[in-house]
Amino acid sequence: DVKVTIDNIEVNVPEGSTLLEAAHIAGVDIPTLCYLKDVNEIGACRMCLCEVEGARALAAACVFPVFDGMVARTNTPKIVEYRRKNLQLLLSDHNMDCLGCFRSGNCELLKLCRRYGVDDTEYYKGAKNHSVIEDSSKSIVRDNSKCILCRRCIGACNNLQSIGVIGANKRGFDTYVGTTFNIPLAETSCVNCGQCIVACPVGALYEKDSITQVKEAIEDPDKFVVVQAAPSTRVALAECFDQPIGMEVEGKLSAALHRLGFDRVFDTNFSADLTIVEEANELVERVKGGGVLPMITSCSPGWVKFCEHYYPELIPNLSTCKSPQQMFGAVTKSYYADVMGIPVDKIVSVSVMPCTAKKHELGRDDQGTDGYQDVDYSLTTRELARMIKMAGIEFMKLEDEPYDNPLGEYTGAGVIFGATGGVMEAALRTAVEKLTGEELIDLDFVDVRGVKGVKEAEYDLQGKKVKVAVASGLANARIIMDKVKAGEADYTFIEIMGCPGGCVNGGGQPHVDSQVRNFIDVRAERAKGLYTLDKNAPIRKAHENPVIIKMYDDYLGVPGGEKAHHLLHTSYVN
Ligand code: HC0
Ligand code: SF4
Repeated sequence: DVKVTIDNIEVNVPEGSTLLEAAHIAGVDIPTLCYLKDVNEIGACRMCLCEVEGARALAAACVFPVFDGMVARTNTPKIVEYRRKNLQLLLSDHNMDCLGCFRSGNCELLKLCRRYGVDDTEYYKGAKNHSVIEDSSKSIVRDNSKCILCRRCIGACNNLQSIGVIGANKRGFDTYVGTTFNIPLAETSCVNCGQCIVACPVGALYEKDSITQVKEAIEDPDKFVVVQAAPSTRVALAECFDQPIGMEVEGKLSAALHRLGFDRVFDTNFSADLTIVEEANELVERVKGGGVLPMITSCSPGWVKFCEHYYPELIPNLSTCKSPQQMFGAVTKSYYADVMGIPVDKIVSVSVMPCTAKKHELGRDDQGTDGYQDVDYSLTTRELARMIKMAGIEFMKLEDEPYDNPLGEYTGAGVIFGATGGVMEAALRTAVEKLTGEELIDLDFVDVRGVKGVKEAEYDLQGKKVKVAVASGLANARIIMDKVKAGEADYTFIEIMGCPGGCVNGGGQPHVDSQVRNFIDVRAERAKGLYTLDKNAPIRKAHENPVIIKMYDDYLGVPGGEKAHHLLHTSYVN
């Protein structure tokens, strides 16, 4: 440890800390804008400038390493004046239409303006940058009139995802963030992950909103609107209602969806179980029949698109299973329509997802069944929160409600899908039983849990070694895929999720202010709730889900059979 003094407060902090981290330990909040831990550490915006005794210039706290005996001041009149100027300059080229802005409730720029009493938008009258709204993508909208050039989105795309389709174009006052040569985002290798959106401190990036279409469907008496909620939405939605990060609100989520007028409220956890039954079967078939290995999960559409762009030769390794979102839609418009006697064209299938890539997945050529889209609209967790607020529902006062029958029934295996390693663990619980023919007693595969970007584990199944790998975030996926491509990996099964930490940290999840995100691991906080739900679930193996067993008996036949293939599988051919 080293001893430092910050604003007259003496603290011991770990060696190698930055001044920003040290101040946090001392209970001093230094403002930041461009800094996002592990995403963007460029010290560019100058909001965090502080005085350090003996230093020749003001120090950018976010990147300035502390030293023993350091004395720093974070809030002198001179520094405050700099920060005010900085904010005034930002506002001079900012579209201050807060009323029409998605982020007016949680904008980091507005928050800093309030903190420093910057309340006039016209300090420096003059030219404003021209900007157009870029909305070519199915998932992402960019409005550069709101952009403050902090480059957090660029850092997310480059550093977390190793994609780098966005960058700073032009120089000086004309600088703007966009794609190379201004190619429409939809035509680039953008995978729609939305990590740029959750990195953005202001309203320059947001999802393509489907609220209007969903409301119209709900209000149309001729439509039967079915909604599914993804595993990780239940551990994040409450954050939009000022609750702690990771609070689990499964029952309130169901209640809110009922109140909004959906005809049936179901659970993607159910179809996550279904995915496991099909995927474990596919794995066992590949292992026994000499199929393409390693098999790689295909339920994260950001990852699938990444694979198509960067590792097309490994597409045969992808599981042919559709994602749980899509399987859910396929089952709704076949089995469920049958059971209920509802004509398929009356059904509108909606999903609530922690994901922006799901908006793209649902319209892909390789999805859909018999001319119908499996899922018609996908809302992000954030969009659902907006709908709940618009409807005047006091979310935290809702009594818990169960999900509807029969597609609301799930096991512990389905719910952990939302965290990195969850699909692997769920699949192992089923595949190991299938491969060994013996009942699995210890269901906790702890080696594949946790937020580490790349995880490996090896299991001994009756003398046969099975090696698996798990990666989340596409920069980490690249590490594993390069190994596979080079023939240096002997994995049997790989799970890849497009977002770091898995869906809990998806691009459709509630924004977390950088002042929070820089100091706690949001991924781990949200994942906890999912593992608790798993631990407390009466059934924890997907293939023991009673509704799924009945559905195979009554309708689907056997896993991997003809009907299951027709409805639940696809081929990823780009
Ligand atoms: Fe996920 Fe999913 S777990 S991608 O991570 O597999 O989005 O939460 O709904 O489809 O189940 C997201 C989350 C899902 C799907 C499931 C998978
Ligand atoms: Fe990059 Fe993902 Fe944003 Fe596309 S959605 S620009 S891939 S961070």
